[in-house]
Amino acid sequence: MTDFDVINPATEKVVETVRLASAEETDAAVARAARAFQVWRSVAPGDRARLLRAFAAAVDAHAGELAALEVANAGHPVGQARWEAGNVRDVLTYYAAAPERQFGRQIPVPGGLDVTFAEPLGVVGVIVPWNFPMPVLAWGVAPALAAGNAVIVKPAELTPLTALRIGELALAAGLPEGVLQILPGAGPVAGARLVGHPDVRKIVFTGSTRVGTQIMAAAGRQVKRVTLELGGKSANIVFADADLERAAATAPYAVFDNAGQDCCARSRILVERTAYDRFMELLEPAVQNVVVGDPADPHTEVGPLISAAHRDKVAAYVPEEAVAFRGTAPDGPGFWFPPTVLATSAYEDLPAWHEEVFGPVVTVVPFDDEADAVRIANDTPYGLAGSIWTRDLSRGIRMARGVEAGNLSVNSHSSVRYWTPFGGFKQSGLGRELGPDALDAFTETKNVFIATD
Ligand code: TXE
Repeated sequence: MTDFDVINPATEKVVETVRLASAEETDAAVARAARAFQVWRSVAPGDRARLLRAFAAAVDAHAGELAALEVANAGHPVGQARWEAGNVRDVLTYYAAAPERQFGRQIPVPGGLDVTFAEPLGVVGVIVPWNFPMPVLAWGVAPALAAGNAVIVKPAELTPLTALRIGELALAAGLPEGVLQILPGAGPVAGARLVGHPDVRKIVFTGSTRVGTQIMAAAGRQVKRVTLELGGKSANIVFADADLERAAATAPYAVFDNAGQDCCARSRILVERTAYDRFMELLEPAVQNVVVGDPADPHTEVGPLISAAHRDKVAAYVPEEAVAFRGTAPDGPGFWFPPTVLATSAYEDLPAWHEEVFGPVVTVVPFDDEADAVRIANDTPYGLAGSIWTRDLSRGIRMARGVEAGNLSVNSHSSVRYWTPFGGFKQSGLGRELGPDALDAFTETKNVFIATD
């Protein structure tokens, strides 16, 4: 067991010291969860639903406190952090409707009755990253609990505080002991132990593609179920016939929100060549107007990066000669980085063009026609999200069908609604979270035949 100092990324001060679980403590949590599962699976559907609604209400009642914790722990602007706490409430409420609607099927067979059951899996491990600690936790926990599973959440080392508080709120709302456990721990210790433990039946992982591939390989040895939400390199495709003012005004937020630490960040902007110069003219003031600063100030739009190490990693992606223009950011203390726009004819030589920077850095390139835009957009191992801006809706639909990504938006940058499916193509992930799809990911179909003849 080790202690871990949780740092406020806007001040560099220690917020709290948290104990990280050892492999043995992880095993003990799994044993507790396995016992709790036997209790939880036999709770009547209506009671499970009621407890999830009570849990949602407790989160709602403490939304301000949770948001303040996230401001201090992750440096999220307070307005955004309030939205995130609201998202936890909404996702819990949405899935609270599920237990009473978990229908099986009756399939006609000769000589008997054939029925299916949607059985819970057992113990589910939810491994959460630091970029959206609250929503990502809820997207795994809510459908897993609704389907009757017991859950162990391993928050990211850097951001365990809201998860710990949400775990307390679940208990206070009446969830039986052990049904939802929060286990702060190091990825290679507690995380890897959850993945390797034979009594953990499923892993939901959001994080880097590097760790995601390790988890998938390790889970494969036990045929363990996985849902993976990994990296992205999403394209924001702007055609000359689009509302260029709107496209340029919104483009900064599609990549700089959460300081670019967003798997859906549109970190590649593709602009039709005939509109390129005009778009850049409009983009420059929009980028300079992004308010980067104290996350506790309600006017702030973008906070700091999560850590000094991450800031150094982001900085290494920015060659000075490729910078077209920048926004502003405070000086230290705090892990600040200004919104940065790269533009160069040699863009294919930029690591920032190919790799997920996970910081406020975007590259803008021109394209010639629809086919060229699809080719450039798909020239990446990732496939999470993307946006298409055009007034020609037929073209919008053709493009949305042509881009290989799980979440596309036309004349919008919105990727996430808790009642629609979310997830990636290619190396951006496996399976879908949110919406009706997520429930299937936490149940196993059982077929039962009863002879009547
Ligand atoms: O992620 P990790 P990191 C990307 C982004 C970022 C990079 C690195 O590009 O710069 O990944 O971030 C746990 N077994 N994304 O290093 O390591 C870890 O403790 C089991 C994109 O923080 O993947 C944490 O809880 N678990 C992404 C979680 O995995 C392990 C969000 C994620 O950490 C483990 C975050 C192991 N061996 C980063 N090693 C997105 N999709 O939004 C680590 N973990």
